[in-house]
Amino acid sequence: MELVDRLLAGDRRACARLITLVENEAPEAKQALREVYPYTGNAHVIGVTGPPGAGKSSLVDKLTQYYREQGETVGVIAVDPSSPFTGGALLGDRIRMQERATDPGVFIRSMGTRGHMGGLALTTKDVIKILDAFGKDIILVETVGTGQDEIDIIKAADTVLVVTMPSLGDDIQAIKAGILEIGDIFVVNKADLDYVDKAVMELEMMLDFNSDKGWRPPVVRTVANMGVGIEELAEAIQAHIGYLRKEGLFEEKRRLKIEMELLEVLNQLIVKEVLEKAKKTNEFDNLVDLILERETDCYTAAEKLLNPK
Ligand SMILES: Nc1nc2c(ncn2[C@@H]2O[C@H](COP(=O)(O)OP(=O)(O)OP(=O)(O)O)[C@@H](O)[C@H]2O)c(=O)[nH]1
Ligand SMILES: [Mg+2]
Repeated sequence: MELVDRLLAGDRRACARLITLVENEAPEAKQALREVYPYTGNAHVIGVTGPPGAGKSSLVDKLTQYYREQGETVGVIAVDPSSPFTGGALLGDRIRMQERATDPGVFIRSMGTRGHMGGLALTTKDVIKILDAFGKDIILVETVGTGQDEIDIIKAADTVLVVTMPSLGDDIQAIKAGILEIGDIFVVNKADLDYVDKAVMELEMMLDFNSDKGWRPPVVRTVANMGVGIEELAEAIQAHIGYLRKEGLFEEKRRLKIEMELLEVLNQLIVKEVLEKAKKTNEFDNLVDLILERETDCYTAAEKLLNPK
């Protein structure tokens, strides 16, 4: 595909076009992804998640700056829950992004969460692949840490940063409930505010309680808008990757991710195929009626859809 050739040659517009094709689930997208795939697997994917307003975008911006200074190229994917369209980012994000976007070593894309038939997680993973093949060394993926979709996205990362801030008592509870297990590094941002020590201590205690042997997630303090603590954070990220590689966990983790993704794609294909067949005959609606009437049940009906007579 010409677009893929241009992507591999470093053409930004081709990159943007390909991402749009993937987002719109255009017919050419699958072929493009097939051709792109052999060129993926080189980027270090870093997921950044946490409650709204914790400072994720500010951190992503400062990390981007840091990596650029180290001579690395950076891709940024901001999964924006506030808008069905791209570009729904907050004004502050926009301004920050525009500043970075003039740097040819940086590619930034924001994605809306609605309108992805195949699921947002799969779409995001495909966008990651395109940036990876485009040659970005580091790919930062920002999501608000709520909902299964977002947890699935974050699982695509090699290293997961969970960002929180002081005096968010409830959110620390929320972290406990959901994302404690997926965090490789915890960031207490807004360390310029009161109650930082308390927030850090609470997190440390929770992590001590939860962590098994192996990698104990460190807690890093940052003041993202001032760029404080960014180097320490980058060091923690480096240490995490070093740990994964040393223990042979890197390949193992990637294998698990591929397994999961293959299952997701298979799931999607099967559902699509079955529904397409059933639509032709009204079978789906008929079965829903029968289930409603208690004449059959979901399991029996699903079997019927899978094995139509
Ligand atoms: N005091 C203080 N403010 C900060 C710090 N980091 C970010 N902010 C401010 O907090 C606000 C939210 O920051 P963002 O980086 O947009 O947070 P976010 O987590 O990306 O927010 P969403 O994407 O809306 O969930 C902005 O006004 C930032 O300027 C910090 O370390 N200290
Ligand atoms: Mg943000």
